[in-house]
Amino acid sequence: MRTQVGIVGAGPAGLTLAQLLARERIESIVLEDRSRGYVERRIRAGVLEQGTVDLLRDAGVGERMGREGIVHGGIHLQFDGERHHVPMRDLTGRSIVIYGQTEVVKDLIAARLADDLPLLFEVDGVSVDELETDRPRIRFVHEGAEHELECDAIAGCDGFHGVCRPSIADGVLRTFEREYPFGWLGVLAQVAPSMDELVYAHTERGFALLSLRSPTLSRYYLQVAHDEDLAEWPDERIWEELQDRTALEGWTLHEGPILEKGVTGMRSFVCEPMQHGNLFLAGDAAHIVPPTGAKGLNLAIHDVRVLAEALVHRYRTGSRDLLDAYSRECLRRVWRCEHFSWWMTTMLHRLPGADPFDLQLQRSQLRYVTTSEAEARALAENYVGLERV
Ligand code: RFL
Ligand code: PHB
Repeated sequence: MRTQVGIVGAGPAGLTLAQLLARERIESIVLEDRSRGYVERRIRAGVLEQGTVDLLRDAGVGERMGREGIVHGGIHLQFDGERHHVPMRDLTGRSIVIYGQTEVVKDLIAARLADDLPLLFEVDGVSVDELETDRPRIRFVHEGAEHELECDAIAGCDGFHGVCRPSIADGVLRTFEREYPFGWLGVLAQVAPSMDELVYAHTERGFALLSLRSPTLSRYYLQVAHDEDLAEWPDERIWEELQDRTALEGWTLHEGPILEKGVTGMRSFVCEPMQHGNLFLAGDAAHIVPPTGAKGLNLAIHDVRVLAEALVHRYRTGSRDLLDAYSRECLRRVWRCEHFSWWMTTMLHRLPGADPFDLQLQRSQLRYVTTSEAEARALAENYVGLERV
């Protein structure tokens, strides 16, 4: 088998890259180790930056997002029992769109299959080699048969636990990492969101976030231990804790049936460079941010936009210049988002081991962000997505 670009992973990064390349008549094959149903139901991100929305729309997959996505012009920061609005649209001229990652993935898969382009689910034993040559290969098993796929380039879009990054020889990559000593318990509840904008709440009992998926589905999170046992969290306890952490006079958090719950740990991670030979890493395969800044999906989309442009340039002109600059070009935005996500995380969470001095610093920072226009704008421009980094 042969293709121009072999894409490992059918998450947002791999599927968006395939879509961008298809629009430029560049061939690709997408290989995914999970089933279509699994990939389409995996609940994750919900906040799309304007740049992400524009890219998806220009790539021909924005129709349903345009109808169902919910535009938000700000967020609330809550601390010391008060809720403060950060008017991001007024401060930056840009907004965000709430549209689930599940929906983005469904739209991309539907577009690919409608065009009859290759996307294989439930592949096994994926491996990549000959990365330093101009004929890198992907070996995999599909429906019991072994295959070898020869490519011009391989896109490693297989997430943090994928096989592409570990295939790069020892000593080539430098990694930067921070693990946070807490996690998020996330729930999807069948109830209309109780708030007009997302609420990020700092309390002495820990962080809480109120988000949404649609006019009838709420997505709420609680800071818990990184290895928290879900069995300790019956629905009543979750609601009690959400009520406690987001309580505000004259406002009610409405409860409803919990459809799904899960715990995720939090980490920051970057590998440099994001490429080796003709293997290009994109999205969570190359970097992870804690979800507090809502950046992971948006960064993944930015990476593949840079990669698609570089591949188009190479096929049009024969020049590798943009491909060679891929990592450098992506990492500037990656590190900006790493910093922003770390900053939001450490400002808003209860930090195990923190003393009263640390707590007062957090409070002072929150008060500053909600009273100084300059500081609010700094938060806002990062949150909605910087145009230039
Ligand atoms: P993905 O989505 O992990 O996709 C990788 C795909 O590769 C497949 N795969 C393989 N395929 C073939 N062979 C192998 N050996 C393979 N190994 C793995 C996997 O099955 C999968 O389908 O990575 P991608 O495409 O880079 O996308 C990244 C985003 O998914 C991620 O950054 C975001 O979800 C992060 N994130 C958020 N990002 C935002 O921008 N805004 C948010 O509001 C936001 N909220 C979140 C989040 C992540 C969360 N969790 C669960 C970590 C909220 C949460 C709770
Ligand atoms: C979500 O809706 O899942 C969400 C929103 C904002 C975040 C993280 C997750 O910062």
